[in-house]
Amino acid sequence: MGNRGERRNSITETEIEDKADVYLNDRDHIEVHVVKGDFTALPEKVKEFIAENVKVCRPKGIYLCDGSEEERDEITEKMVARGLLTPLQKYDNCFLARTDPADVARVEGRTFTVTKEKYASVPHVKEGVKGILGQWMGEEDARRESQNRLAGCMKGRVMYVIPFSMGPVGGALSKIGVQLTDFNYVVLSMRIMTRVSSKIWDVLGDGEFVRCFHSIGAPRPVQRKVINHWPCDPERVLICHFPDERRVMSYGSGYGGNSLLGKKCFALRIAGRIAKDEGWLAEHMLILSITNPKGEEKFIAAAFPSACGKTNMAMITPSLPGYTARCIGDDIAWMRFGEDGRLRAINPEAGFFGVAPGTSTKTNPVAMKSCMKDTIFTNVGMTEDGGIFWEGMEKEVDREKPITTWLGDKWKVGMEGKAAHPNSRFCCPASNCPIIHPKWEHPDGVPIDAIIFGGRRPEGVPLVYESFDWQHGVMIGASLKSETTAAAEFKGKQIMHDPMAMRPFLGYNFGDYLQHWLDVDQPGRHMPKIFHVNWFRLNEQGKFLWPGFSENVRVIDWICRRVDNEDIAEPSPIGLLPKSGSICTEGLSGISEEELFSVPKDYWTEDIKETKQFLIDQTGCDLPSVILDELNKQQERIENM
Ligand code: GTP
Ligand code: SPV
Ligand code: MN
Repeated sequence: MGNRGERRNSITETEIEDKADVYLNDRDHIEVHVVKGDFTALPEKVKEFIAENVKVCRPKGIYLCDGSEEERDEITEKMVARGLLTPLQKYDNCFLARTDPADVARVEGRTFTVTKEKYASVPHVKEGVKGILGQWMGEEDARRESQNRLAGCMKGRVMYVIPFSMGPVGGALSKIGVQLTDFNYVVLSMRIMTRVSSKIWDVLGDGEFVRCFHSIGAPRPVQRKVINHWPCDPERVLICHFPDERRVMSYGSGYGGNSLLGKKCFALRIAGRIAKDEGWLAEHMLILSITNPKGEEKFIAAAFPSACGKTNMAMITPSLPGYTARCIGDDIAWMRFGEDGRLRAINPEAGFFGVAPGTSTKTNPVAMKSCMKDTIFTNVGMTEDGGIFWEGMEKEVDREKPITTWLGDKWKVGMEGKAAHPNSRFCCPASNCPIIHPKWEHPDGVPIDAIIFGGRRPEGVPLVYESFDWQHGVMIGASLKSETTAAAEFKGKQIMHDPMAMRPFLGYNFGDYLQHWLDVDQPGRHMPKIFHVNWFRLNEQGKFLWPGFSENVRVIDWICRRVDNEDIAEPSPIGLLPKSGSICTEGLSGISEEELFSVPKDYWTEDIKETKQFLIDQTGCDLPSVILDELNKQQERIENM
């Protein structure tokens, strides 16, 4: 930190005027203090990107992040002094942040894709139907709505410039982004979730990068009362994606996917479009490997909607002896077919932003170990001795001792109300994970043997089934549904369609997306088998039929044996089901195969009808005929069962 003083310099007036001449089309005199870093050494395109936004947002200074630990410590110290972060004494370098309670989840209703042509972003929905597969905004509206919000939005604040790589720096499957933000919490979180480093500038050179703009929308002096030292503008949140320009504009929220733009905005929505253009896949999937007692290792990618178990499965502690699981990623997979015809996946992220409630030493000990150091917790409860607490940890704390809830209230286990917000999260480096795969940062990725879809389905849906082939598998993914969760702004539990677990993260027309999935099936390629799982089926008393968590290895094992073409499956109208007794249930009590695997005709008759109607209504003429055929065939099989 020694030479911080010496590094202070300014963008000179001439530099800014040069930019103004070329890029800004007028001659306002913008002077901005460079708090840290050497502006003159940045790639030209990055200078332009910064200058344009300085001109509009009027920050009091710019801070070029280098990703170093000194930088982390300097920013952390300031945030602790301000009160935005509370050190958690019980652990090493861990902190608690509490948001303004109005800013706690992704805001899907205010998230848009902006393209000249509407149907590049969203499908042709049937007349009178409200489309839920993405939201489009026209370019003119986006320009006006942005201008309304961004003019002067960083006054009195520092604009941080974050160079980051999604995927290992310089890797063939990796991509570079630059995020501008006026929120230091975002800087600290981004350096956990992505690879932030000044090396990025060298790798970038005059190449392309994804332009990520973020502002909390709270210029000083603030207009809105700041709660919990968490400035934001929740009433005017707006998140726009410009896939043609590879650009993101996020305003008003500091939380999660709204503000850590490398995650959903870049790695799913923008990357989804890049992937379509370049012939690969950007998906809401965990990646894990499982090694059986014979020492055979397989790699699996699994797509479950938000808060439906990806982090848990990615870090599974297998209950069966002799099995080893290792984690490559818990939320996003970028997958591309290699020369050898195998599908290879990388985890573009560098950290976990995991759901806290429900995580415990019993359900996910690996996640608990991962967040014992260098972690930022947001909206969880805190114990008297500077430890964490959330729903699900009741057995891990002294029930008599008071807990401070995420809202700052005093509270005890057993009392009414909740200690943590249902979408409270831990943000920790993936390298903390005790079972992280040695190849998790390999630039070539890992070869995927199986793809799994799944959701929270309390009724009717078997524990596991396999698709008949790739096309049928894509139809199963397109038909994915789940009970809503707290990761977005929805209230109450309802079964909602979440095709491919991507409904909130689509960056282009969902019909084209499905066609893209069909198109990657090409001769000479080794297509992974596709499965569907459901850990959440309930019995008549409303209890889970399946113990889940570490016991899910039994299902994973069945899947791996199917990858090896073992004769343990039999056809049903909805796909291949495990033959009786082929899933190991030894050591489990009260398991009813009958209840777990039944395919009730009435339920599925209604389900296929509803799903087909949904896809027809929502994607209209964009629905690939292959998918419609698959739906019709499935309907016929169900009718004839
Ligand atoms: P995002 O980070 O939002 O994308 O979510 P995720 O898919 O990673 O979800 P996560 O693994 O964090 O799971 C969230 C919730 O699902 C937690 O409350 C878990 O306790 C619960 N859960 C996960 N796996 C199982 C399971 O096998 N059985 C049951 N019953 N619950 C589970
Ligand atoms: C999800 O909602 O799927 C998440 C959390 O992974 S967030 O990054 O906030 O989108
Ligand atoms: Mn997610």
